[in-house]
Amino acid sequence: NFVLRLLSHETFIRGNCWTTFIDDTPELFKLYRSRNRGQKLLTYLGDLAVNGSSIKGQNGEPALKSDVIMPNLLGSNGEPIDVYQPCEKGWRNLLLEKGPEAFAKAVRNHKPGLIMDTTWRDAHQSLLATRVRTIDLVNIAPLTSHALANAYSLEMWGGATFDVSMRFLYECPWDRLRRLRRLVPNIPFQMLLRGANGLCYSSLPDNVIYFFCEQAKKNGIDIFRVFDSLNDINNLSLGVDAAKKAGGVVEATMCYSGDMLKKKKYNLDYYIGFVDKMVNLGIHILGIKDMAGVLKPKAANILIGGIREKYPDLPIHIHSHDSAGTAVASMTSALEAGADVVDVATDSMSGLTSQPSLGAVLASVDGTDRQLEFDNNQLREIDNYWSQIRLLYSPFEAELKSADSDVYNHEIPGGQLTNLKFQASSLGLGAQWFETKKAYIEANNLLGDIIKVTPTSKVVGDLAQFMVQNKLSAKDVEERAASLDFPASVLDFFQGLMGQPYGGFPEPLRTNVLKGRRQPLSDRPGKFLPPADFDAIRNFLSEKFGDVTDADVASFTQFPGVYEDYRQFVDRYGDLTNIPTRFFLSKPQMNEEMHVEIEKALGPLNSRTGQREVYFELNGENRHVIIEDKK
Ligand code: 3PY
Ligand code: ZN
Repeated sequence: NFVLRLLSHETFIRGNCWTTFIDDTPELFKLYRSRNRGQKLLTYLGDLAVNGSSIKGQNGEPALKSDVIMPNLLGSNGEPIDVYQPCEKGWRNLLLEKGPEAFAKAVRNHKPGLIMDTTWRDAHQSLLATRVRTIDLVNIAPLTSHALANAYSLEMWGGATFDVSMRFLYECPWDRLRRLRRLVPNIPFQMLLRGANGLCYSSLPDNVIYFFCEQAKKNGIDIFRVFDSLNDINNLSLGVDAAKKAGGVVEATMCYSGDMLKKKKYNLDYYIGFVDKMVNLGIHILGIKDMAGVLKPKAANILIGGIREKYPDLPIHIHSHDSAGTAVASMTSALEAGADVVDVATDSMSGLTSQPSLGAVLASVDGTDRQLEFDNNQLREIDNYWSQIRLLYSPFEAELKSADSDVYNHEIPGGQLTNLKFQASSLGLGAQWFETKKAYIEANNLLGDIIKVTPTSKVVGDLAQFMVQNKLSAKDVEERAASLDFPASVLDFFQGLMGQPYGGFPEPLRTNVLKGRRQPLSDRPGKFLPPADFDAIRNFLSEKFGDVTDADVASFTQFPGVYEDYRQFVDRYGDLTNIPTRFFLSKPQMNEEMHVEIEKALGPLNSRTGQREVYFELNGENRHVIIEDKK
């Protein structure tokens, strides 16, 4: 192998081969490494058979014990759709041809209602601890490209998916993005960006955000939903600018908190004032993010109505969660009041802490001038697939069984509600769940009634759990602030590492918490962070792991430890992305067969010789030949 690689290497053929050539050319050893893939895969499967799954958060084995049955989509002529031909129709064509401004204008001028399908991101983040793997998205992607051809977008990246895919699934999030992009060329892809926090839990250096957005756009993201967890316009504007410079559609997003009809702090004036600030940034789409599902139908009507009156040409996109069971009504009300796009999930991945169901929203606006444009039978087929996938991921279900209108009191965001509930039930602390919810309300008040969404929601949750575990009342926290050993996220918040809350930090609590520990910031945290040195990172990573792309650098700048662990896992077990999920999470039954593609059959084109290596397996042995590429 090595000799063949050496003999066919461009530099070797050209004869420029001095003594450092072998040291300078690590890729010579690559095939040797990759040939171990079969062995590595067997090591993983062996480990699984002997020790059981080590995937964090897994509770038991998948409820689905058979193969997933693939749907059969019929076109309007009643003939089966050829899913190997990507669907050509869709909103992405207009975006690619005419650019973000024209796209936004066309969205605004479109009379029927539009949807973003969140099944590939927020729905499984909210219901299944973000554990859905690339292979299960890839398998349904070509069919989705047909059935959802009229969707405004698919939310398929960002939020927690980036971190979790490396941390818990040992997959490359960029690989997911690129593969899905190839399979769905027609529908815009949308991601969730936490503003100046990128995909992390506090501010990052500015150049990290710019670099990340550039890579995300290059690899397939079209629309950036950018929000800031405190609605801090300075943080938000950084993310908006980075998405704009990358050439993406900028969906600048305001987070909705509490009850606008009752709360004094976050009232209509506050929201319209914040929209004014966002519009001044020069945005394409306005997003409104109701992360807890507390936007009541009447409030949706007043809020959208108010913005629509002031900004008739601004496209509006609404996101909510169905925790209380009111999101279908709220989304219907938003569409009636002039919203352009609402977020839904396929029925079997909808409801509770996820988004409202596509089928229910479709039925609610049926017969109105905001009717959705989908073929119901095709949607049913896609949903049949997802109902099986839900069973496949049953070990990650939070066991939420019903809607809970208590969300109007505690305001816990959907994804976090699932996590906190999951933690409480896996510890067998059912009763503690009530205490946690109560403490969450108290913690939020202590922190000054803040906007709660990642990462600020984590601050409230951490403080609430800290109070429950240490049996602290709100009064105890206030009185003993200078001596309590607060969770790091609470210190980060008070220091100002997540930005400045509306109405300021609560005093004297902030001063007492920070005293002798941290210096408070009064400006955008990114201003104080030294820029990342991408060249140094690239060198460090390539020395350690060999191949390194810009996308890898972008992963490392946000999650250095997670990225390194992920690469070490892949070194040990190989790339497991293509193992069917049932066999990734549980061992096969006796005599059961599984088929896994472990190697790309074609190597890269050698531009000088016009040849490629072709890998194959013969009698259980890996072989390869060098073939001229005649194309
Ligand atoms: C995230 O930041 O991941 C969210 O989904 C916020 O709602
Ligand atoms: Zn959400």
